[in-house]
Amino acid sequence: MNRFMKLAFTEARKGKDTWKNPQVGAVIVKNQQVLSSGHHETYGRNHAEINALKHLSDISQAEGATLYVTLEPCSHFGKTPPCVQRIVEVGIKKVVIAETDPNPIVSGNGIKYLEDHGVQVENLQQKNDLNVAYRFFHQHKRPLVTIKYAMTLDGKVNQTKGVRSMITNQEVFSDTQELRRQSQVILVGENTFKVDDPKLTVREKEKFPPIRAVVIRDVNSVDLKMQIFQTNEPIYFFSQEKSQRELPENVQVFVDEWTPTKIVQKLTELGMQSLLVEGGSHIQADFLKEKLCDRLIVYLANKVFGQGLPAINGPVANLKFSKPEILLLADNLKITTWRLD
Ligand code: AOF
Ligand code: ZN
Repeated sequence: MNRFMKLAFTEARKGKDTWKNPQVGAVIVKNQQVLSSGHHETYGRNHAEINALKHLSDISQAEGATLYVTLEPCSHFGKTPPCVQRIVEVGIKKVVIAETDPNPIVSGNGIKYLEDHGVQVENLQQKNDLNVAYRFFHQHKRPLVTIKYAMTLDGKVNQTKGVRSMITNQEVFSDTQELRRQSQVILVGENTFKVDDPKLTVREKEKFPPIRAVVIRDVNSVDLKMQIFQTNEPIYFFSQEKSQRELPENVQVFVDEWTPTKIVQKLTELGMQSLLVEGGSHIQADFLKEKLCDRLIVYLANKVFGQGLPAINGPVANLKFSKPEILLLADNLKITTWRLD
C-alpha cells in the first residue's frame, strides 16, 4: 500500500467514538512530505479531511497539496457541511481515496464534485477491514448480524437448566467485551435474560454504548430489580404485549409478533448497522432458521459437560460459511466464520 495511504489508515483507526459514522483518516502531502494528518473522532463532529486541514500550521499550505483519505470525501450537508467544498476552497490539487463511500447520499457524488471543480481524483478501490458494519448496512440495507455463543466440546451451553454455567475463560470474556463494544445493538432472548440476569454492558464507559435489546413474550413479566436496569444505557424490549407499568426513561418497548426478520427490519428503520445476537440457544436457532446470520463467532471451551442445553436449540436452515479464522485464547478457541451466499 502507498505509504501515505497507510498512514491515513493508521489515523482512521484512532477514531473510537464514530458510532454510525465511518472511521476515516486523512493525510495532507506536498513534495513527498507529510504536512498534517487527522481523523474522524466523534459521531456528529468534524470529518477526517477537515481535521487534517485544521492541523496544518497555515491553511495556505493546502494550496497545490495532495490529500490522501481512506473514504471518498462527502458532498452533502449532514451534521457537518460538505468536505468537498472545503477541499476545493483551500486549493487541494489532488485527492487520493481508498474507496468510494457506500453511503448512497455520497457514493460517487463526492468524486464528481471534485472532478467538476478541477481537482484530480485517484480512487485506489482498496479492500480494507475498516467500517465493516457501515459498508454492510449501506450495501444490504439492514444491519450486519453476528451470532455469538460459547460452548463446550460436547456442544453444550448450559449444564443445569435454569442456572448460569461458566463455560469459557477470562480471555474470552475480554474478547466478547470488545465484540460488544463494536456492536450497536446486543440482543438476548427471554431465557438468557431471566436466567443469566445479564447487564449487557461494556465495562468501559462509552460515548455511544450498545443498545441492550431483549426479546420477551410479555414485558410486564420483567422484574425491574434486574441488573439491566441498574445502568442507564438504552434498552429495547421486543414484546408481544404493551407495558402496563411506567418504565425508566432509557427503556423503549416495541410491540408486535416479533420474528428475527421483523426485529432486523425494525433495527434497519432505526438506522442500526450491527446486531450481536448473544443467546440463548433458542433465539440463535430462530435467527439461523431465518438465515439471519452474516457472521458466526463460536468460543469453544476445553471441557465436556455431558449434559445440558445444546448451543443451537431448534431447527435451522442449511447455510454455508467461509473458511474459519481460528484464534487460541489461552485454553479456549475462537472460531470466526462468515456466511457465504
Ligand atoms: C464521517 N467522517 O471523516 C467522513 C464521512 O452527518 P455527517 O455530516 O457527519 O455525515 C456523515 C456521512 O459523511 C457519512 O455517512 C459518510 O457518508 C460521510 N463521510 N463521515 O463521519 C468522515 N469522511
Ligand atoms: Zn465529510
